Amino acid sequence: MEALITGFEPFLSFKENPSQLIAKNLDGQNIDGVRLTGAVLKVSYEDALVALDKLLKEKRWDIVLSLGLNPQIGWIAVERFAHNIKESEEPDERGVLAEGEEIIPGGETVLKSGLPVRRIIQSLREEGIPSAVSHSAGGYLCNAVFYFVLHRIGEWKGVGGFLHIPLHTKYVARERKHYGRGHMPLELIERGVVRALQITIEEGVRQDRHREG
Ligand code: PCA
Repeated sequence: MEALITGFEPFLSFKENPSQLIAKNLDGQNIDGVRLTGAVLKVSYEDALVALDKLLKEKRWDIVLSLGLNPQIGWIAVERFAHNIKESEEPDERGVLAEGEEIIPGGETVLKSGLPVRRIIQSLREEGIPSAVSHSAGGYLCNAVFYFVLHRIGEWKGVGGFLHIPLHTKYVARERKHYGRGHMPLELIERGVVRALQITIEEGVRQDRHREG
């Protein structure tokens, strides 16, 4: 089995993006027999979706787990829904301001994550990793990537999902200006991401057995 893990480059005032660091760390690793490929996307609607399109044409990934930073949270948010809209008060890294355009013209308004959302949250909490569901990934790049993956991965019945992650503690310590925000040690965020992957793999295996039996 093959899994693609995507992260994003730094954007706006955030000089490091933990999603980039984790996608890079996980690249080439093997988890429970699943080979991981990490890819880092630009925070640009055009560049990110072109790069993603290429990656999705390369392989029929069994799992695509995308990661992005949400500097407002201090936990791992398991996104439940992706929306077919680009709408943000912030321009992307090319200066493009999205004002309500559809990601896939005429595509479904809402698509649902393929991850076992509740199992992941429960399991992370049991391991002392704060986690909660989120019903919107916003209208910026994270939602665009999440929607694009779900739209495409249905073609070959792969599993797509998205985790929003907080700033990492060492970055906050270095920068000294985000003390009011939530944060988590990078290692703990990464452990949570790996755990989410493991549960997704387990769930897939369980469903296959169920189908066979
Ligand atoms: N977070 C942004 C885009 C890139 C990232 O890491 C978002 O939540 O849309």
